[in-house]
Amino acid sequence: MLRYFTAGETHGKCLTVIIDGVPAGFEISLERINEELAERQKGYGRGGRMLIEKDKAEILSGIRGGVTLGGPIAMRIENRDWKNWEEIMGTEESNGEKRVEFPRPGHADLTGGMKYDHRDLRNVLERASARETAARVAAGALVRQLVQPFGIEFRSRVVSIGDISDRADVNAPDFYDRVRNSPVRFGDEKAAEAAMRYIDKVKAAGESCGGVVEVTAYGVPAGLGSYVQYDRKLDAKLAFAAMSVQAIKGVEIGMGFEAAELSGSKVHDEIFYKDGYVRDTNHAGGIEGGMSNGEPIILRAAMKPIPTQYNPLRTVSIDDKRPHAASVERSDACAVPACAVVIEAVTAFEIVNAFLEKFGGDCLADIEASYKSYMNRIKEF
Ligand code: EPS
Repeated sequence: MLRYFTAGETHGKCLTVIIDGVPAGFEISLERINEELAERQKGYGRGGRMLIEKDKAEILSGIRGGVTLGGPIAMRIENRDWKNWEEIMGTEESNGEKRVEFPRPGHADLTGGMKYDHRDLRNVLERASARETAARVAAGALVRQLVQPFGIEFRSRVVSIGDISDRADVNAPDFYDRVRNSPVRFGDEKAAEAAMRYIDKVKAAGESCGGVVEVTAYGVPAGLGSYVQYDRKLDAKLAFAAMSVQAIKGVEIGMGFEAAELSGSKVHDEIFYKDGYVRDTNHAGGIEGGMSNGEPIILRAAMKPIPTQYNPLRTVSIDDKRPHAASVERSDACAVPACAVVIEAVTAFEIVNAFLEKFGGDCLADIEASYKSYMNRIKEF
């Protein structure tokens, strides 16, 4: 089983991630991991922090000569901002400056403070911050390389920002090249312009905005996950992973919520046989009965606006309980494009995990043998 843990505060020294369960014998490119980290930093509407950071992963264990050893892999991402926070966030000594007294509506601040008995809400926000997602992107970018030899690829895009949607054809051959070059990860340039003007407007009003992101996994063989037990369902795992990302408030797979409004014939994907089982539509988003069905897996997640507002909402002081404007921390007016990269990483992690569960082995050779034999068997089914 593949699992990972992250550690680190947003203004601490660094972020750390440990990935356990990676089999031996797989080639890993650090450059590929750093490309994804750079991708997460991009996007129109991000705040000042991204000008300070230049996220790069350093691999500390579990890999030798670019090849996995089978042991836990540890990685570290330096926080360049640490030099501005050493005296405040030091693990040995802290001067207690930049105390947070006014909890932001929508953030973990208030409940986190109550739960952990923190009278300085900074102790909550430092860990609750979406800075942590850099470590998750590193984990996803590493493990997705395990399934690359088996033809599994992941892509992400932004579907909408506020009420502005990208309606470009996702199946156009250059769609994801356009997405990667777009400041808002849209395929349609005109819609991207409109989205950027919307972000400008929101920012000028001292607000933030959310949106919907989409991840597609291509080349996933039929049969990952299982229907036999609730906690082995692939869609359940993907929903858990997506919901675990900061600011996510909704997840759907395939047609998702729209399926509830339509009758069965408009929802279910009819089955044909042309050199193998195929469907002409993919409303199920590649998952039926908690298992991948061989079609691309499509997941969407809805991100709420980031709680920090430069034009702060009303709250109260945790000291004298009087009304006060919420605390203002540096933040992003829009982090939806970055969120797409994060959701891609956590989706990839779960799919790779399901792949290893199905074809599990301690090393590449065993996994290859198991994969080949299964694929040959289902071809005859
Ligand atoms: C983020 C780093 C953070 C925020 C943002 C995401 O850095 P700082 O707090 O120093 O500005 O920019 O996180 C939030 C706003 C939040 O509320 O989680 C990052 O690396 O993505």
